[in-house]
Amino acid sequence: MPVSSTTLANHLLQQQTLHRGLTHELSQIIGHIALTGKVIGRELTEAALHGALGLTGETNVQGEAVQKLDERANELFVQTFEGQGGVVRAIVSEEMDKPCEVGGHAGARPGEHALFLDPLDGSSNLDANMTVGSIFSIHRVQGHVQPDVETELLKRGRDQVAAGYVLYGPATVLVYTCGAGVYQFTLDRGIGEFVLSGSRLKMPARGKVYSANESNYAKWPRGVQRFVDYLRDKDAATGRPYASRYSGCLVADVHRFLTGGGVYLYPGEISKPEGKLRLMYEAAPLGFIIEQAGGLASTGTERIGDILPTAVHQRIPLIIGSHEDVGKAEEFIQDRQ
Ligand code: AHM
Ligand code: MG
Repeated sequence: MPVSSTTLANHLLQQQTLHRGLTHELSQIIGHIALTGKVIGRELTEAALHGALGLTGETNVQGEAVQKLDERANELFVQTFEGQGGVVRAIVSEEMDKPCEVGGHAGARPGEHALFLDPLDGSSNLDANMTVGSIFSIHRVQGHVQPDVETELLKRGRDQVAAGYVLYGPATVLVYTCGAGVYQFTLDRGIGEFVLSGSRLKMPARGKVYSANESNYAKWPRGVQRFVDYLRDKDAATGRPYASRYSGCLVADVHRFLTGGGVYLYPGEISKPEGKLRLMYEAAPLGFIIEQAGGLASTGTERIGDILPTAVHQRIPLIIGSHEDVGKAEEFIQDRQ
């Protein structure tokens, strides 16, 4: 027996009557993201059969090698929203240097939202058939579009109207929040629908697992090193040492902690204090989800949601997960020993 028979479409209709923030337009956008996620999930399962794995030979605006499927996932999102006649006004994506303005149908009211995307997070996992995901963040944009669209799109994480991700693992899972709890859906391939598999998710205040690329240990500031040393120390009273799990896919690691508690960190390095991850389409949306589930997202000194971006592709150090674990990391990082 399925645990639920509520599809994403039905859930969004129900929620629109309960939560004013979930407008019809926002529901439509989430629906189109879900549809694109289904298509990406399907293409991922067969990519190796069609020669669609591997690198394009290009580097993106971040200076990182682009996988063919990075490009394909981006194309699928852009095509979906261009085909929907301007339900979003602009798309910012890890795979596009500049924001893409989405034109509306002739005479149609311009969309009131901007969509921020990491179309395929963790794509270096693809060749090894490991988990990847798509991350999205949605902001309301009002007034006229300025010629310099980018400035208009620099919004704080706390002002997001919705955020979420699609995770392509053993199951394809969609998680979203629009500020009224975190909901999870699992793709039922038989009927082609996302079906509700978790409501108002809450994470434990403390976990037993941490996630970091420890090969960078020597490059980290002392406070980060001391925090990770603390997690590895033996202390039965506080459940240490924590176990270590690092998948190479941020959204997969954060999903683990959303369900079981724990802490993910990708800190800045002494010679690269801004870190690796992107604020507007990685840290901020996952921060919104995790805070809604009772956790925290921080740079170590500042709440992620409070940061006013200076560029759409800005990088930021990220520590995200259970409330007490992130709080402990902040203690170590802010203690100038
Ligand atoms: P991507 O969006 O280009 O895939 O980069 C983000 C990824 C995260 O998913 C992951 O946690 C991290 O980068 C892995 O980086 P590293 O290989 O330095 O550990
Ligand atoms: Mg990413």
